[in-house]
Amino acid sequence: MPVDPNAAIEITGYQWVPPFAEGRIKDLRIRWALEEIGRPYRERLIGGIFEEKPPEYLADQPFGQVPVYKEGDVALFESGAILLHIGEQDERLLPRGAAARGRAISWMIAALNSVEPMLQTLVILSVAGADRDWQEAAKDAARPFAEKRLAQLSRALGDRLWLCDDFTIGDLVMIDVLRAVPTPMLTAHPNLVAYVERGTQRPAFERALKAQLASYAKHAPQAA
Ligand SMILES: N[C@@H](CCC(=O)N[C@@H](CS)C(=O)NCC(=O)O)C(=O)O
Repeated sequence: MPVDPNAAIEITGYQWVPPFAEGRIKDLRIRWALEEIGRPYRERLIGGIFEEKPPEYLADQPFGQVPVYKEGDVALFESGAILLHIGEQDERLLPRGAAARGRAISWMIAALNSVEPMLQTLVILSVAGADRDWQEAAKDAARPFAEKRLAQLSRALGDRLWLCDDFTIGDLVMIDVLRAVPTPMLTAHPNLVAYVERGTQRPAFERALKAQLASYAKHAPQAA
């Protein structure tokens, strides 16, 4: 079980997030990667997601976000940077050969840079546009961009198990990104549905999710 208070690796997470965000916060990606390779980590849980972050946290993560990764004198923020660092240490997440390694990194950046922003636009419009009369029109305008990316991804994946020959950090991030896709949009692409199921049925994913949810449960308000 990689959560270990004495581990050399530290990752940050929240003590509390709203129920809809449980299991969706991006420290999950780091927990998942570390579970894949059996490396222990300790948690630094930093309060509620909406709380102001203290200056010492902003020194580690200028945007006040989770996750931050620390290991000795290495301090990293941005889930992609952290996964690259972890992948560089273990070829089960990032292959050694230049060609395969390049493909895996390309897919990870594609997940973060070409697919996730289209989906996040819809999430932002759902939250920021709540009860505004322009919300549905704005979402209708944004939706085709997300749908186009999913169609392109579905075509690229085809009937393969993973985006590269084997599971890599590219799949890990892409699958986590796809977990946020509204159901009807994803079910339009049965191969993407199966891909997400394949990823989230990995024992390492299941352990990571359980550990993240347990961190919230530890800090849940106690009944009087
Ligand atoms: N690009 C960052 C995004 C991290 C991020 O969005 N973190 C969210 C939780 S999933 C957060 O801490 N949000 C609080 C905020 O933005 O103030 C990464 O990949 O690490």
